Amino acid sequence: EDGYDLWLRYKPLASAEPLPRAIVAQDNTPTVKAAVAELQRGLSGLSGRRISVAKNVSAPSVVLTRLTTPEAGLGNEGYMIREGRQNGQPVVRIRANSDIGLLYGAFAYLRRIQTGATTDTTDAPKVRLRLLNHWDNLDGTVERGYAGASLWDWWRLPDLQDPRYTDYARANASIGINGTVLNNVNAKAASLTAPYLDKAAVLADTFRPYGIRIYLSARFSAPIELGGLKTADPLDPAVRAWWKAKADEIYAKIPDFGGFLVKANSEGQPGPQDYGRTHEDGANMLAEALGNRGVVMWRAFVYKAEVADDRHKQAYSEFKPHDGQFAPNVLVQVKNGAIDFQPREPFHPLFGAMPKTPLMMEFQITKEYLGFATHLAYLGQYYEETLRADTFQNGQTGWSVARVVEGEHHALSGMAGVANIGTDRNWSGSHFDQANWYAFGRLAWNPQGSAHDIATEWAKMTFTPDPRFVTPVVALMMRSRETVADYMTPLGLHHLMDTGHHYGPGPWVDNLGRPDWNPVYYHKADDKGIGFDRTRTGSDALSQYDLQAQKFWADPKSMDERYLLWFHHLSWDYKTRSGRPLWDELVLTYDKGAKEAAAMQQTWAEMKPYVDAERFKAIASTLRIQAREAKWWRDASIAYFQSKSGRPLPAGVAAPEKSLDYYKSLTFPYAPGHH
Ligand code: BDP
Repeated sequence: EDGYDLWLRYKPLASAEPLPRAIVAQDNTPTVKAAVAELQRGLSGLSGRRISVAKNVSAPSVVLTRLTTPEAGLGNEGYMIREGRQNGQPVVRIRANSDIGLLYGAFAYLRRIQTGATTDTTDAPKVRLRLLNHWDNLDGTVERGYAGASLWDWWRLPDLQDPRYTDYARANASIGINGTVLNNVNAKAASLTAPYLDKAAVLADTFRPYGIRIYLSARFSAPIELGGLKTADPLDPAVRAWWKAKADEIYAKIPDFGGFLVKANSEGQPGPQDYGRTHEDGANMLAEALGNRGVVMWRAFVYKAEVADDRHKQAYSEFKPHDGQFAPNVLVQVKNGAIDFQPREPFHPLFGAMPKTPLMMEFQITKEYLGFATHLAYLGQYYEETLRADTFQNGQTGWSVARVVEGEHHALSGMAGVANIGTDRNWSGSHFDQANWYAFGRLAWNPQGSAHDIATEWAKMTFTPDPRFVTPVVALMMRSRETVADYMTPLGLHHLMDTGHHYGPGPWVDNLGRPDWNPVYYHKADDKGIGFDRTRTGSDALSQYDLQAQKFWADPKSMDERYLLWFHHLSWDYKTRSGRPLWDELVLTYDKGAKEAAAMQQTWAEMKPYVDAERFKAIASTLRIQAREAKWWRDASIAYFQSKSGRPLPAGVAAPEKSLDYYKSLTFPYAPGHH
């Protein structure tokens, strides 16, 4: 049990429920074949018997049928599963309008058997584009990747077709992911050259039966770098012609190419603003080149050094005025929060502010700011918190982020997750990080889904359905992100990590070229107080939210204190809800986080009887690292903030183990994920 099989292990079930013994399918398309193969693999594993494939029902069977008269409610990807009888035999019928619906139905049926759900169900995805974003470089490294090298062996493609590519597609299809952006948003133009397109085409061929289309990150200056043009100005006819020809070239090789993801005018990447043009000038030019064949996902993650005000406000300022000006095949891809994938962020104000534009959610699955692949932090709970928040779009209640993302008024909708997988045997660098990939897929399928239910499914399939395991482990998962937020960035603090690697604490960092790269810019701690005032007396970023949404955070006295210092600068003596002064509350929250991290080891130790030795030990080891590093975060942060507050620690709280200078002196030149 090295984790390679993910949640598709199909170990024999203890339950006495008789399982079907044959699979009946009329068609033999590549996708139906994949569905049959998965059912065969799954049912034989779960029942411990050989499962046959037949043309007619003569034994208890699973019957796959593509509907001849389409069922409107199922759409192109939905399915219906019903128990019944045929030829005197019990059957499970999986029906769908399309082959891919049958494959999704097959995976859903296997999931339902393993999790003890009733067989009968009808389901269809609520979001159209459910994509992984790989931040993979052509040299095989992965930006913010903590699970080994890139899965894409660009060097040996297109000839070498690693069987792992098929397992990648199976795993993604099993959770409904239907697209993948192969290369880093910090893109190299080379990925658009003929040799790389030939390599990408092989991946597209491998993924196609599983309903997964490929997309590429496009470097905006590619017409200069590859085409020899003098400009990449989106209004220049030669530039437009170059992209059109490039799109045609791509479609000749990859007929179902999904489209382009673009990071423009952000962190040094080229973009339309280099030519005095706007985001929509750039996005619409690419959209025209693709035509109705594909989409442009234009990222809203933009911030400039020259804007000294508040980085929180920049995406909104640049995009909101252009609502309604993007071409119909453009989505604006917005990170969950306005800063950058912090352990906790309020939802991005753009989600309530661009009703005329399809907004694609961008979550980070790879844990750049939550302890890489070492610390256990279940992100399903994080995603759910963001998706359930009410944006009050158009001043109306009930416009949760989930509903905005589902995009009911738009033809397009999407959710992207920055992938956490690589060549590690267990894919994600640690076993529990598999759950974050899983939860992302399930929530992209249904953004209103429950993180708790999803964790339960995952735990049952990945380990065991035994409730003595599932109940405590799911509880641990559900709490884990809060624990990390407590020991890294309590009470709404954010961006406190050290330079470059983003792993350990660096609240003291004040020496970077731009103010908004420095932790001190975000916490603003001095001898009087701490926090970022984003109300009217400060940067007023709060005003980017609808008036009703502002009420969640406007008053420190009534708000959820987990966001307190995100929006308010308060004195160390400010009295928190507990009655304690802010300084004490801050220290106690750090302390609580570190203690909880240590306690996770105990919970896990009690799980030993239910887990194979290999995974038990691997997880015990990462939890040990986490406990040690949670203490490091706690100690370093308390030492630093105490140097500002000058206050004594609350009674009974242990002093940091080492001096502030010691924590400041630590360096990590070979930390993974940063290139
Ligand atoms: C930040 C990462 C950086 C990415 C950037 C982005 O530190 O590596 O390139 O986001 O999303 O979180 O473009």
